[in-house]
Amino acid sequence: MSRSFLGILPFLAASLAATACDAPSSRRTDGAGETEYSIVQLQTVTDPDYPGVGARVLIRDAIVTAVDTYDEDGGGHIGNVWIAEPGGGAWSGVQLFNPVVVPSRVRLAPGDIVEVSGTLDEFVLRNDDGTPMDRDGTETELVDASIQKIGETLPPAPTDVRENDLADLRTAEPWEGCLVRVQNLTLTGGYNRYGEAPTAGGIEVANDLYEIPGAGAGTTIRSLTGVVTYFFGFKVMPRGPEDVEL
Ligand SMILES: [Ca+2]
Ligand SMILES: [Ca+2]
Repeated sequence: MSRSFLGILPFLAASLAATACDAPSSRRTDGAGETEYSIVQLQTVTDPDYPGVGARVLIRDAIVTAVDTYDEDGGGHIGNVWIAEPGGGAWSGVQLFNPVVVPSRVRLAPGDIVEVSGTLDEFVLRNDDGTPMDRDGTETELVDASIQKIGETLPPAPTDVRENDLADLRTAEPWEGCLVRVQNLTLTGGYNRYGEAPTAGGIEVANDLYEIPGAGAGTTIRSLTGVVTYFFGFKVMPRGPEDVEL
């Protein structure tokens, strides 16, 4: 059963304050060998508490920002989930790759409060010799993950970022996995065979979660909300028609 929003609010606030202000001196490690982290710690490789690829991690009281229920190419490409820290901001979001939802009858939606466990991974396609095909970036994600709904709150608000910031690896990385809003985009083409439509400013709008009808060269988008992903460049993935203002 879900806890009520009001019931969990003080707990969430306390948790958020602890995340923002304190480096935990001793972390809880559960019986499965998972240690609790904030999403920020998982996304920041320079953080002294970054646990490293392969670590089993536990995230408590995160908020669901997006759920992939859209099979864009008929290939069964659904099931990924994105979560964020309640306060949002840079480094606060992460992708869960095809997590197991517990219990399985739960249909997750933005605003769900969840507890997640999984294995930290930095995904990149590799050549036969093991070298990365893309040396510029990876997609931080949790694999072999499970996600349990423990309550509900308001759907999270996006953070405003500039298209320029997402076009540059150094300034885009903090937003990977986060829910953002970008204003005044112009497409320079429609969706390609990978489901990516390029913008004049050097990013892409991807159709993983929703496809903008009629998108093509010259389409102007006044406001685009979506989660940021990385795969040979940064992309914004709107979640539905309400995320796109033409
Ligand atoms: Ca990352
Ligand atoms: Ca999809």
